[in-house]
Amino acid sequence: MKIVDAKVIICCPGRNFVTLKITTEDGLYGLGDATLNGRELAVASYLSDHVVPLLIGRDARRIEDNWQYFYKGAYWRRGPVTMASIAAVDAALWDIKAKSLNTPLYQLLGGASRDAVLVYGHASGHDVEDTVKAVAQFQKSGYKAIRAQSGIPGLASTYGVHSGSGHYEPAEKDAPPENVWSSEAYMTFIPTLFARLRKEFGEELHLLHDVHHRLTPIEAGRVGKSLEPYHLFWMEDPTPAELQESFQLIRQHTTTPIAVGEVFNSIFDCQQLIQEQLIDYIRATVVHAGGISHLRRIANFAELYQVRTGCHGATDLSPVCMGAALHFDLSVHNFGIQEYMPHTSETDKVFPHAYSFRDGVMHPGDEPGHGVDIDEALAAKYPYQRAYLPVNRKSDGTMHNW
Ligand code: EZ4
Ligand code: CO
Repeated sequence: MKIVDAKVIICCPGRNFVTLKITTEDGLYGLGDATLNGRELAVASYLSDHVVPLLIGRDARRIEDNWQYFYKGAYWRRGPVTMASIAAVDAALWDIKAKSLNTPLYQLLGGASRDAVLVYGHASGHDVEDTVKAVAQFQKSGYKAIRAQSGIPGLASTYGVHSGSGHYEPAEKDAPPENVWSSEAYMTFIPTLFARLRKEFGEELHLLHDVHHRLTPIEAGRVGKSLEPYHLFWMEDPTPAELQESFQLIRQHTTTPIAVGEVFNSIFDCQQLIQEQLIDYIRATVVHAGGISHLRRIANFAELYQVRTGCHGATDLSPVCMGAALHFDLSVHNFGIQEYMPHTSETDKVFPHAYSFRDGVMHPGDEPGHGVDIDEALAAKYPYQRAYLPVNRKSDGTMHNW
């Protein structure tokens, strides 16, 4: 089954997406997401300048061999740009394989391990009471698991809080916004938010929280400990994870479960974290961690250590990634939870899809392949617009982690 065409489609129906479309000699096509928020054109160039010329003529059925060809063949291994490109090829080839066998992708991945996929939504507010209202709204819409982020007294803006009325969307056009951060203000405030949420919503609702890489390990230990009475489902990215051993220090101080890995792109980024049981959930996902083939390796490795999956699913991961992730989630044994931020209606129209949400869970649908398509004519009406993620500084001007 020879590949006869491959093209990169860049569009901006509210935010930027990069999509790889691979077509075979018998007219089948598959789609892969290649979006890297704020650095989209780097991946688009990697694909169209370097990968697409090599794809033509290759056998679409040889998914593993193609993966190894682009991984080993690049010589320069790993990194977000390379791995997002390989991920797009891999997801598109799984899509084609499943379509050629007329089956939904999850059937090729071992079949369903559960009836549906538990997802969590993003509630945020400008202060505690505003956040309580947002969480109530999500609960009313059926969510059984809700991430709560709030504005922090004394800080003008922070990660995870929506501006205006809509959903939270961090990337901004033209230039990176600048936030000002205080770990002290955050650490004082955050237990009061979760005390209030537990008081309001009782014990059953799953509550999650994203620290977004901002604390030192010992600060993270303190925050985790202070949140123990409110038994979070997880505390996400408490500290940057380049130094995997730093999580030993957090573990010495708290039993709050830890989720890490949305920025990881290979199994080597989380090898120690998993092997030493320093985390409870691995957040790597299809687009940024080398596609379905590599994500399965990470999940299978994690299963040995009772670490469960918790795929990143913010809106900068396109519906194509969401569709592929839901097939992975439905099938993989050590699934934990899936993040879900609904896309805008413009995005949903550009990417018609079979997946659906109901009563706090999602299902990938039973269309052949991963079940997500692209309307290329509509996509062409939304040209790329340069956008950046924010940067973060301490109040004295020192650059900090965003
Ligand atoms: O900041 O996807 O858990 N979700 C997150 C996201 C990330 C964005 C970065 O592109 O941390 O909101
Ligand atoms: Co996160």
